[in-house]
Order: sequence, then structure tokens, then C-alpha cells
Amino acid sequence: MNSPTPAPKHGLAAGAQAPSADWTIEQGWDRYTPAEHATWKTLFERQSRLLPGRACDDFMSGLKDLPLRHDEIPHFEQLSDVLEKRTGWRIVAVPGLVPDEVFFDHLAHRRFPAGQFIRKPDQLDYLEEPDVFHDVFGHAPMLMNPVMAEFIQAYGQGGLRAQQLGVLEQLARVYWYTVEFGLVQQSDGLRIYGAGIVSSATESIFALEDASPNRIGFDLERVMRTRYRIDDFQESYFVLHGLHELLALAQIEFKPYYERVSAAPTLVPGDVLPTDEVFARGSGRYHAAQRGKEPV
Ligand code: HBI
Ligand code: FE
Repeated sequence: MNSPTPAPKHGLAAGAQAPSADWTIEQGWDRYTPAEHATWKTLFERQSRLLPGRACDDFMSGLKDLPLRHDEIPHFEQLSDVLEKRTGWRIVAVPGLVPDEVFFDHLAHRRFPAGQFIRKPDQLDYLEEPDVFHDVFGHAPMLMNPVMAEFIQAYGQGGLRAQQLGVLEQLARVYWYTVEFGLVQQSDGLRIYGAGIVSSATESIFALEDASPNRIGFDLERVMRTRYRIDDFQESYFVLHGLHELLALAQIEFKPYYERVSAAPTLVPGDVLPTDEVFARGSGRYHAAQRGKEPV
């Protein structure tokens, strides 16, 4: 557990100070350097070129309606004022990953914790901790959508319960394969809505167009049983038939699911089951090649 310490007066760089009880810090917008704004610009412009026709309509309209500029890191307060009017959510600054129960408590109160820092220029394509580009560009547009707004709040509430029941891993898989890495069926084809994909140039293409990954219809129990990768592209993506499916998920009583899922075998990320609704059976080539590179 974190020992309670007085709230810092000023936000500092990631990891530079002891956390306040809710782990929030000041964004300290004036302290971003020109080089940091330039990193935002590079990432923003790259994704703005890639996402039309790939990200779902709800993401694109959320992005358009938020006060995000291509050439500077956004002000969380300005962003939050627009977001709050739409769905009641605000963005709060945190130094990086926060403990699960702190994360859930923020979500349960419609506060989205966003990394205050931005990745270094040598980490444009991959970083372990969520930074301001992932959290704001990736998540905020979908938080403008009332269904996603409801679902993520419900995840925060459910997360606290799942933790007490010792089944957090099962619930975390639902978040991972929806909010972070979800695809959705649109009338004109499969589209991205997951924040982990829309904030990554390489994965925006891999998830939709590469022959390697599986694309499988979302099924709650199936997803709750499926482990995921945090260190590379996903081997399987799960496809919603529409974002409305998240609304049903936000209202479900998870307890009976936890019991059934705990009794069933855990699945590895690349598994495809006879009962799966398969949109695309992946070749598995990408991850097979990666495994070939690993030291024996
Ligand atoms: N903290 N800042 C931040 N962002 C996250 O996405 C996050 C977190 N702490 C815990 C966490 N995610 C997840 O492991 C939970 O969803 C289980
Ligand atoms: Fe995220």
C-alpha cells in the first residue's frame, strides 16, 4: 500500500515525487518543453493521417469535438470542460501507472487518470507506461461517447468488487480486449475503437489489415478466459457488433460469470475455438517469427 503523503504543490516529471492519496498531480502545462510539444505533434499528425477509414465513426467525431490541437500537448482543464458537458467525465493528471484500486476509484467517479508526461523521441512506437498521448488522444475521444462513458465507469465500480473477490484478472481482460484493443463492426467494415490501437501507428495497421492476428466476435465468457500480451501486438482482437454491446456489459452482474470462468480452462492469446465467431482466422506469422527470435 502507498503511505499517505501530502499532495505535491507542483506536478513534476514521471516518478519524481511521492504520490498524493489519489495519486493526482498538477499537469504543470507551462513546464512542457518545445521538444515535448513537438513529440505530441509528430504523434498527432501521424495518427490523423492513419485513422480516417480505420477508426470507428464515434472515435472520429469525439476527436473532432474535443479542443485538441495538432501542435501542442492539450490543457487537461480545457479538455475536461468540454468532456464534462458531454458525458460528465474529466481528465486528471497522474505520474504514470497508479495502483489498481486508485485507478478504479477514479473511473468509478468519471475521472480518467492521464499520464502527465510524454514519451521520449526514441520511444515513439512503444512504451510500457501510458503517457499523455495514449491516455488523451487514445481514450478521450471515446469518453465523449455516452456508451463508453457508462461502460468505463461501470468497469471502475466492478474493478473494486472483482479485486475483493480475487477475480480481477478476469475482469481486466474485458477492459483490455474492449477499451484498449477493441474492434467494432461498422456498416462499412471493421473499425478500431481501442485506445491502445488508435494511439499506435504500427498497431493501427496491424490490427485491421495484417493477415497474422485472429479477429473474433466478442463473447464475454470467452474474453474473460483469454490471457493477453502487454509487450507486443495482440495475437487476437475481439470484435463488437456495435458499441451498444458495451452498454449491456456495463449493466451485467459479473458474479455468475466469474464462477463459470474460474471453472473453465484459461486460453492463450492465439487460441481459436470451434465456438468462436471468426471474422478472420490469423496466419499467426508475426508472433511465430517473434517467438523464433526469443533466446532459447
Ligand atoms: N493506471 N494510469 C493508469 N492507467 C491505467 O490504464 C491503469 C492504471 N493502473 C492499473 C491499470 N490500468 C490496470 O491494470 C487495471 O485496469 C487492472
Ligand atoms: Fe489505456
